[in-house]
Amino acid sequence: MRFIRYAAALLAGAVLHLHGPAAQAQTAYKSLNYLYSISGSKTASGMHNREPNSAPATWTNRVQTTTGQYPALWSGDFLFSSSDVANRQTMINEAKAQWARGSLINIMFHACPPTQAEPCQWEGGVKSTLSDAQWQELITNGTTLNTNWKRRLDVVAGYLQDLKNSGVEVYFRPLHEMNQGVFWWAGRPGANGTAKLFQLTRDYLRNTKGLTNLIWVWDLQDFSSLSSDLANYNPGASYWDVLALDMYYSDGQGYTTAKYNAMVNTAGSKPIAIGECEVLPAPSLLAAQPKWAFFMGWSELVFNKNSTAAIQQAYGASNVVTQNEMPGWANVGSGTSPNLAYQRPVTVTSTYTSANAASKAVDADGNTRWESAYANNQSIYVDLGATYAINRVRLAWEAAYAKDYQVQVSTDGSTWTTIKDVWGKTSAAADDHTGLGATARYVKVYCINRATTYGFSLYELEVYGTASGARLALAAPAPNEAGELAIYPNPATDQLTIRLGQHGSAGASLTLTNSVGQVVRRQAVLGPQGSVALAGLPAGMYVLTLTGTTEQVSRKVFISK
Ligand SMILES: [Ca+2]
Repeated sequence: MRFIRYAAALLAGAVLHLHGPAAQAQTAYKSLNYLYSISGSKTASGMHNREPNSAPATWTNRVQTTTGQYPALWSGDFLFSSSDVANRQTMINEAKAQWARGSLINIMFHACPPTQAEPCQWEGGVKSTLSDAQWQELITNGTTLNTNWKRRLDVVAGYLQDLKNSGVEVYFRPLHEMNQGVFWWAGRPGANGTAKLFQLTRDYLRNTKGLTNLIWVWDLQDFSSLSSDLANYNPGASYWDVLALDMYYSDGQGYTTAKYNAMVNTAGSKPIAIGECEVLPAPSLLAAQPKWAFFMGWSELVFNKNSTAAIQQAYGASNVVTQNEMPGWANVGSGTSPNLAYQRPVTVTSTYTSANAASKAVDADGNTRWESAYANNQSIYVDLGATYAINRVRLAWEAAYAKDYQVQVSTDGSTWTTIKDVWGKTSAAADDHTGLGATARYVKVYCINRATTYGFSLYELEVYGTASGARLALAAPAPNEAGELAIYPNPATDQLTIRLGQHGSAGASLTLTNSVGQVVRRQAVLGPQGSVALAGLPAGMYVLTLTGTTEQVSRKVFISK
C-alpha cells in the first residue's frame, strides 16, 4: 500500500556508477545467497498477496493464470483487521507451501500502533500519528508503549518461529516506506526516528526471540528526496540485508537512473530490490538496471496498471526469474565461509555449447551450468589462485550427472591426487564432500562415466577451505601465466585490452556475451595481445570467453559509461 507525496526538488542526474564483481556471496541464508547470485544479471519476479489472509495466494495464482508462470517471490502480510489477524496461520501455512515449492518468502506488517490494541482500523489505526512524546516513550526501553510494541512483536514472533521450525527463511520487511508520513511509524528521520524503531525491532526479534531465519529488508518509497532519505533513515548496515524501494512514481519520474544509482551506492555490495510496484519494470529497463534482485508487484494494482501483454512480457523475459526457474532450496548452499572457486579460472576438456561454458560452473548461479561433450572421460578444474587447506567440495549436478567420478587436487596443475572416489551414483542430487583435509591450489572433477547419453553437466563446482601457510589472500592472476587470460581495465569503457597465455594459439576465438546470454562480439585471436572494441555496448556485466582447440576460460567484464 502506498501513498504519494510530491516534493519540490527533482534529483539531479547522477553519473552511473557500476561496482566491480559482486562481493563474495556466501551468507547464512540460502535465499539471500541466491539473490547475490543473480544480482547484476537477473531479477526474481514477485507478487504481494494483500488481504484477505483467508486467501493468501490469490494474486500469486492470478499471475499464473495470466502468464502461465508463478512468481519467484511470494509475499504476505500480518495485517491489522480482526478477520485478517484471525487468519494469520492460514497466511503462514501458505508461506511454508510456497517455500517448499522453491519460492522466496517475503512478509510485511501493516501493524496497529502501540497506543492501540490489536485488531485496529486502517484509518486512525495503521494510518495515524504518535505525538513526539509518545514516540520518545516508544523508543525508550521499559516504558508502557515500548512494552506494548514488544508484546505485539511477541505475537508475530510465534508465527515466525513456526516458519523457523519448518526451515523457512523470510525476507522480513517491517516499518516499510519509513520515509513517508502516513503510517504511524513513518516520517521520522534521524538517529532517534523510525530507524531507531527498526533497530529496536530487529534486536528484539533476533536477539531476544532468537529469530535467526529473518533476512531484514530496509524499505523506502521513491520520493524525489530519496537520496537524502537514504542517509536520514538508514538504521545502519548491520541492521539490514537488502535495500528495497517502493516504486510508485511518487515524484512522477519512475525508474530513473538517479534513483537506481542512489540505491546501488547506499547498498554497496548488498542486493537492492523493488519492494513494491504497480508498473512492472520492463525487461529492457532491467537490462539497464541489472542490480534489482527482485521486484514485487502490488496485488490488484499490477492488473490495473499494466496491460496483459506487458505482464506476460515481464514474466517471459530471459532476465526475469519465475518460480519454475528457481534452483530448489535443497540445491543452494548456506554458510559463512566463502566459495573459493567463485569466478576463478576454469579449464575443461570439452564444452558441448558455448552457452554452457566452463565459467558457468563457478558463477554462484544455480541456473547456469557447464556441459561437456557427449562422451565419457571429461574433466573440469579450477585454479584457486593460491594454495588452500581444502575441507569441502560441493558439486551441484544437472540431470546429466556423472555416474562415476573422482575429485582430484593438485598444487601445480599437472600432478593430480584423487581425494574422493564416487562409483555408481544413482541420482542427480548434489554431492557435498566434507572433511577432505587436502592442501592444493587446483581442484578437478574427473568425470569418468555418464549417467545419461548427454555430456557431464554441473551447475556449480564449489570449494571451501582456509588459507594455507603465508598465502592469506587470493593471488591476482599473473598476465602471462600458462592457462590465464588477463583483461584490463575492468570496469572498461571504450576498449578492453587482452593478454593471453598459452591460449593465444591459432584457431582460438574470443566472444563477449551480455547478461542475457547474447553474443555481442566475436573475433579471432591474432596474437598474445589484442583488444576488443566496446563502443556502442550498454553499461553492464558481460562475460569474455576465450575458446581454444581444447580449452575454454572466461572472465567477467564490467562496462561502465
Ligand atoms: Ca552455475
